[in-house]
Amino acid sequence: MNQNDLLNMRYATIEDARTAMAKYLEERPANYSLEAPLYNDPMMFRVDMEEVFQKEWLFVGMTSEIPNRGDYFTVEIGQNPVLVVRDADGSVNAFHNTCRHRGSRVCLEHRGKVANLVCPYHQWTYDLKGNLLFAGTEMGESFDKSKHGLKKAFCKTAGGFIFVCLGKEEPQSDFDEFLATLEEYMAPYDVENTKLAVESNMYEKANWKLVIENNRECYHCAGSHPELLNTILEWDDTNDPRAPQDFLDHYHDLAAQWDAEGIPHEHKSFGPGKRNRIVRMPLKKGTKVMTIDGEAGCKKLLGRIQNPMLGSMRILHLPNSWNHMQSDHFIVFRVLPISATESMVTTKWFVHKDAVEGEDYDPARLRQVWDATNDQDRILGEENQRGIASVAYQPGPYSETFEFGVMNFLEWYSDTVQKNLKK
Ligand code: 3BY
Ligand code: FES
Ligand code: FE
Repeated sequence: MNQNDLLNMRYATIEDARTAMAKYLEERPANYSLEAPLYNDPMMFRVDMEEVFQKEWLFVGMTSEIPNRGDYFTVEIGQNPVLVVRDADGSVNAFHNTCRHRGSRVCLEHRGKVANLVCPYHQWTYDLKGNLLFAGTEMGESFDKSKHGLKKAFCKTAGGFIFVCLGKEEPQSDFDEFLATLEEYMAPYDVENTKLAVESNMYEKANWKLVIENNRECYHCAGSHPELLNTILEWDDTNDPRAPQDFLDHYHDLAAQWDAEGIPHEHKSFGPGKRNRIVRMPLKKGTKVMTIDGEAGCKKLLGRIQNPMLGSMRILHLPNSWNHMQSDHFIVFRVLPISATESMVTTKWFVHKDAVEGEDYDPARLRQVWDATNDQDRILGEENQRGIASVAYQPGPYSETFEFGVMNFLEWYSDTVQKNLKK
């Protein structure tokens, strides 16, 4: 435990933290930031891990990161190592990355390719569906291999997005309805024919909720994001009451083109607190994608796309992802909690799989704007976290016109935790 965690520790037991969490969430005013313990107490963080990250659907990556049989990537969800692998049928499976012998991690690399899953410790060998194939003669004749397969996590894919759930049961929700829409809205991008161009992993000394809160509003954009504001519009969606007439005219021109091309753009949202959202937003007039100058990031457009002016299709998945789908590249974002006061933000840029680095795209140019934006957001999140540690911190009011996205996030969080605490 680091010094901050010690100083922020208020509860002796997890039960005390659960009771306090339920009370805080029940009594919280919807339009105020949360009480400090929910942002920095290590025991409260444990409640978040148990009730949110170990029970709910999480975004982990894209199917095109593991295009072929045996391709895998690993991800750490709190203290839970997880392995996502493509099997011989082309299905994507998620397993707890912990050997059924004595528990070693089985796959050690961030990503890789294997014929079978072989534990490095004593070479127990599993097939790509997690069945234990081989444990050596050392285990004796009575040893039952069929009882020692890798433990599965729930895994669903739609439109190229991979979601996993570590819970004992699948959460009951309208998640499938979102997945069906995601599949339809992502069809033009043909994710299976894309490839990862570049990725970044950023460590931010802020609670995961502060990272998401920051992303859910653009109140801070004018003060912090000059590069992003070359192309992005600060409105949340095309119905945003703040949007002026010239934006609406621009949107209607584009929407007519999108309709003619069969590009879906009607807003969709699902679940409490708009847990999942799909919104196609135009970018600033005259710009194509979120590069520094608004010009193309890649010469090859994605999938069946012909019009470079598709704006950005923003896809939200609470608790841990936001995304920007554009005509020539798309950007996915994943947040993973590390401790009460630290998170990891992974950003990945994808292009058409036939695009050639150096000819069709330059990774440095692709990542420039969001590298700058992520770093600016990191500093905002870290300063937010530090201020919340003050004995003088008290929950402050959100702007209903600029921070309704934050309020929606906390509504989903609060509903979900309260519901799961009762189970
Ligand atoms: O672009 C994003 O992902 C979010 C939404 C609007 C502002 N913010 C930077
Ligand atoms: Fe995996 Fe022994 S711990 S083979
Ligand atoms: Fe920001």
